[in-house]
Amino acid sequence: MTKSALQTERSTYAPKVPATIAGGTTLKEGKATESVADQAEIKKLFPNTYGMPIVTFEKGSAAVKGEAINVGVILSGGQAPGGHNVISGIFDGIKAINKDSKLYGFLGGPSGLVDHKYIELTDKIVDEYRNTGGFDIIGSGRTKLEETEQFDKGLEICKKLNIKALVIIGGDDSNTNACVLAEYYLAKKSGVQVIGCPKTIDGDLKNEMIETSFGFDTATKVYSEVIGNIERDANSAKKYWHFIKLMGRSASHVTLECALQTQPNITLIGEEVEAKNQTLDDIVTYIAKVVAARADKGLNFGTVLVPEGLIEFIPAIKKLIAELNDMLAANQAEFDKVADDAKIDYVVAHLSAANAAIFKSLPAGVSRQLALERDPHGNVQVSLIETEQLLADMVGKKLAEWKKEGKFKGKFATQHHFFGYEGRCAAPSNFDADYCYSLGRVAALLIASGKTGYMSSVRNTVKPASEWLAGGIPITAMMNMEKRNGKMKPVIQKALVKLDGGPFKFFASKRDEWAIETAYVYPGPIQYWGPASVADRPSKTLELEHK
Ligand code: FBP
Repeated sequence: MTKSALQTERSTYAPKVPATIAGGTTLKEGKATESVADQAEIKKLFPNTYGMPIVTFEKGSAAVKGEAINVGVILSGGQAPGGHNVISGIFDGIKAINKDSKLYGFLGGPSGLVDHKYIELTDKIVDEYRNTGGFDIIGSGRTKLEETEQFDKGLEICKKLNIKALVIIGGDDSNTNACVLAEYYLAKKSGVQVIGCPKTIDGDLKNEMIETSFGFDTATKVYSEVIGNIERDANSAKKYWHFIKLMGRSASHVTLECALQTQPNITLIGEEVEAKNQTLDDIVTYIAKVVAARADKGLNFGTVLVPEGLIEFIPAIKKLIAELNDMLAANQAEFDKVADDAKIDYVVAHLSAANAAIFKSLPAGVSRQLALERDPHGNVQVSLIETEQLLADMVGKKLAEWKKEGKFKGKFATQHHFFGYEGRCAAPSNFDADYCYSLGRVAALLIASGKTGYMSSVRNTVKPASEWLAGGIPITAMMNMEKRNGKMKPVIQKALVKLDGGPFKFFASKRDEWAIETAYVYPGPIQYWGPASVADRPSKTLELEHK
């Protein structure tokens, strides 16, 4: 494989780890935990893994040594920079415990476990992938692990390969399933442990003990670099409004972080749209007003950041999606038999009058996405909905009306962009390279300590890596009951943007100024070497959350 100059140099980078796990380490157990909500139901569903204590690794006199352990690793869901470093951390971690330990990688995501598709990850393979982006070392997939037959098939291969523990690297849905699997294997006294690792560029798998999901840092730095470049182009050419949609299926963390880094003219935050009960027209009017105000100052250009999940936060559309979910779940068998070209009519006929009217008022592409094209977890595939185009068109129409009424005198020409896949496999920033490798090392220590149903946790991440805190959090502690596909299910609570949190409050205090002034910031590309203030800088979100 031909490597770029950066890849070659970067492969020698030794990720930094918390001082407490760098040498001798010892495990300390904290207090018993409770789930974040719905305690009685979660306890009933997870009798074996509920209430376990938070554990931390503290500096000890000796390194952890023990019998050889065979571990299986699975990458689940969307790519996120740093996945390869989690794997190299697990690999080095179990080899440090006993050099005869083995790491098996299940291929193509959770389906690899069920279909018994795997490879043994050797020194040679792992070394090829250290500090690289992507999930191509073993591939990823979105198969849900939730049926007992799948769990039993998984157990079969674990027994055959003498696997003592599985590490599932995934987002909230995949870690929820990791917890269900841990509970099942424990109830069966199978001897197979399950550990989760928090992954997703979306940044919505976080809580008091999991400060951030990996990949968020790198992805937002990549998007911010490009947004900065676009801003500089806009400010040079002075003729376009750029509408930029950013990934993040549900929460608007990615968009908020990019706004904090680049100070665009307009940033929409889905969670605020919902809290203020805004309609699509309210959003369009807000954008049009800023465009008109800048035009009054002779500034016929600007940048608008749009979170991918926006559409789902507009209250009227959220209600529509909720009814669609229940209706489709209740009529699934019948719906599957309806011919493709009759499906939209079927949906309209089965919705309440109010929601049918909203559904029919949406552009055809959007209504089709909402009703028909879901991912295996039942989520609307928001990355396929062209909200940036939709908004730009609607703003254009409104401004044309205002022009006739004499309320708008400027020019409005647009460009559209969608940044998502561009950032998901970038070479991990120093933050993600260090954080991910540490998560992997911690996962190995949790396994050696006999833990199951835990998520690997690395905290205190706004400090230098040597001061980071390492430990494990029971996954049941992060759970609550939510409606999924028409049924109440135990799931890890999704972390949405908090409107009373530091990052949003800072943004809200500045946005009026950023709207009218041209206050752009140009972050430039990720730096892998150089002063720590540039190369090791964590996200603005983390800094403001921990201020
Ligand atoms: P995960 O939650 O699995 O990490 O994936 C996040 C994400 O990148 C979203 O931001 C985006 O909506 C979605 O994946 C796109 O999915 P796909 O890769 O299947 O197109």
